[in-house]
Amino acid sequence: METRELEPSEETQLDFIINEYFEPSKVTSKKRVSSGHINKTYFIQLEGCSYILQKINTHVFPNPDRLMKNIEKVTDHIRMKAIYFGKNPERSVLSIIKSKDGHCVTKRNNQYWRCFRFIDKAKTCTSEKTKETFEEVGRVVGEFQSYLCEFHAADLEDTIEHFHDTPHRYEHFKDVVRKDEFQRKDTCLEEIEFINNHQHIYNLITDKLDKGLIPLRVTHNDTKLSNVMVDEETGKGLCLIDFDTVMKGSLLYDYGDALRLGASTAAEDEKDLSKVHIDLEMIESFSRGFLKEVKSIITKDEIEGLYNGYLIETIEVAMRFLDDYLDGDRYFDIQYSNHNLIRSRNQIKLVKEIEAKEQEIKTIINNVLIELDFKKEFLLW
Ligand code: GN1
Ligand code: MG
Repeated sequence: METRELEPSEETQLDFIINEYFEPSKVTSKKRVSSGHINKTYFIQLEGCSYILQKINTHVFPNPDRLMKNIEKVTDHIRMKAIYFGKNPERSVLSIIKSKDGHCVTKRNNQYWRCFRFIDKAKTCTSEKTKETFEEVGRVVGEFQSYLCEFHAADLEDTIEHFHDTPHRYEHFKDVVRKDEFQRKDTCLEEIEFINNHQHIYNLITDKLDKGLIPLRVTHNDTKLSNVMVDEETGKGLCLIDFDTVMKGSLLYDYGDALRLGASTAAEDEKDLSKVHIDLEMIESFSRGFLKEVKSIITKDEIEGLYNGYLIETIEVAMRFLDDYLDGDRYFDIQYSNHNLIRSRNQIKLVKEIEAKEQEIKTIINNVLIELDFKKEFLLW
């Protein structure tokens, strides 16, 4: 986890919040976490334990209480499952820490904060990913799906409506391009054309969900590498974090979104596109871990859609970054002026490779299915 020192103004604000959770004199260190595009995240250490304090972005999540209710329900369910299967619940699920007044959300100056326990001796593997750890990441994402497969999805609120509704996102994108409020269209005509040329694929998952051809499940919806914790020493997968977008959705979203970044050879905002490739070995490792865990719940139609999940999740994020760039960078946190455009170009490069290697990716998936002894009728060919 990358962290940086606090700005003095940040520190004053943070100290008030720390006081709601901890005896201030017991805090030994406080840092800002650099990753994450939405909420502001801080790493707080006390002598015996570490915590994550987060300021919730209410532009993106206007109802923090409902958001936390969702997280409470889902983490309770996973905890129950982890205990049932003999796992250490402290390391197998995100834990909400209540404030000293017993609240899951703390409000101050119209800002909303929450706290989670930081899992000890754990890390994300954004910088040093190996095939073995990425298989573990796949296992963690698959396990999340299988643990929640009987959870009543209708009990969850939509924290962001139409979150992975790609056709809906495309309508918004066209609107933003049409308005071109910030006169940035001319700087990204090629990228806009690329997004427009793919409109025939945007409904491939949503149509199947609407027609009931693939099941509506509880999905994490943001399974990127920085949201998967692994054991610092052994590299064994522990659990998913960042439950803000846990809602109803398709298993294909979680499979595809994890590959989007996890199987890329570069960071999401790498400017040098010659460094941005998809890594077929990583796709294989992730698929092995994931499919092992979901073997007893995944349907044939879902298996057939895995490739589309990867393709559509990647182009959807490319579209969202470009949309935000054209719309004045109001959604994603940026560090420099064309950061969102850079991110979008990077994701478009990945999409081009995913398309060019469609057959190879499907063959990899099929070979993993054979290796894992999936029934003949579940194979792609
Ligand atoms: C955002 O905040 P973070 O980094 O976990 C976004 C995801 C995107 C991701 C792209 C609520 O996630 O949907 O895929 O950036 N989260 C939200 O890196 O929009
Ligand atoms: Mg997130």
